[in-house]
Amino acid sequence: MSKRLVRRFGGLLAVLALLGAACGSDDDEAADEPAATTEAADDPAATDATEVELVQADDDLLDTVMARGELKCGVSGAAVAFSETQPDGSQTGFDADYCRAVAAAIFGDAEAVEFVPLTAAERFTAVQTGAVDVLMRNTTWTQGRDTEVGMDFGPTTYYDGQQLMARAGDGFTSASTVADIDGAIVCTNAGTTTEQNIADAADAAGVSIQLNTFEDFDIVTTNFINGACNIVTTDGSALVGRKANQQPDGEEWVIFPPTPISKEPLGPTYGQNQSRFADVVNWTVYATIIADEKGITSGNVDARLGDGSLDAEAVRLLGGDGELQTAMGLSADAFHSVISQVGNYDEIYSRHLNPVGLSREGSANAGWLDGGLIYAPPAR
Ligand SMILES: N[C@@H](CCC(=O)N[C@@H](CS)C(=O)NCC(=O)O)C(=O)O
Repeated sequence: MSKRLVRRFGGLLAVLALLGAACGSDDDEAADEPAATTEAADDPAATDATEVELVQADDDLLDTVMARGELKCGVSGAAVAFSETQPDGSQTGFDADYCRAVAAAIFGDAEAVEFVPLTAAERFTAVQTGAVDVLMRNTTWTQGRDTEVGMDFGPTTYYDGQQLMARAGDGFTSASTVADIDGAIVCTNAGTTTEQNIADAADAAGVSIQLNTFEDFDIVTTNFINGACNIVTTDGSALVGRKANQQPDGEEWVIFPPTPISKEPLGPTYGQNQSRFADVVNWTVYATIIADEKGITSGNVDARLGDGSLDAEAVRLLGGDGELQTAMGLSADAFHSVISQVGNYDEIYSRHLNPVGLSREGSANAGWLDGGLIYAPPAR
């Protein structure tokens, strides 16, 4: 530990020792022993596909879901603005609304969803065993998950990147870098891309850190607030959400570095080789993006269908002449249900992500015509 950081973090080890002693005895979850220390788990191996009963590729998942009459959608339930379990048990957030959008496409009913809250470490097994049909759970598309873990990935709905959050009082600023975290106790949740990314970034910067992982990000944040972690790290969107909701009065949390340490493209994830179901999920996302491009919203979709102001592509997408939804096994008006009941991409984004301070403008999540990456292939 450098001299500067002995000053910055010097008192912490004593605090940690106290916490361990005080909380081990009373089952206080927030101060539980970390799930793992230092060694970052290898993410694909953490969900070894050979250990679970795999859903057979010849069971057509779209048929199964349709026969059941409800979509089983895996969410976090603890991801601010993406999926949050409310006191009445309902789910709100950007990811939760994408579950509703898929249900609206399949059943014409955005409420035909059973939400299944999952920790990061549980999520892929839940897909492989059929406990959920699809994951909408801040899940990053990576080569290993796509190829080794038995998952397929849909279109990215949110372009994220991993960052770190620390206290300004510890000398950090929004311009700090990984080179500034030598000696820090860095915390995150288990079973994520986050663990390997921060271990790699610390190595590359030549600094030594103690990486503590916990079961979920609520526990991570509580430990950060209590002082047991100097730094928390995860997708930047989650750090912004946690800062917006949980920064204590009189304390300033800073998020850095300005350029994230990784790319975290988040989107729907489902079991491998379920092409019909995959098409439905993917085109549901694309329908929200195309509607956004054309300014078709939940509020104006019916009026615009009536006043002749829609172009041929929009007419097809909403179930008119030349529609392609029935060929996918859906009703012709499937995406009309999506837009009228849940909204277009911008409505879903603005409803949940703007309130915590995540803005599309100038980000990768702007539409392609505005310099961003949100783009859909043509509906023809
Ligand atoms: N995108 C990363 C991280 C996903 C992740 O678990 N993110 C945290 C921060 S948003 C989370 O969802 N926390 C909620 C929870 O712990 O349940 C991945 O796919 O591995």
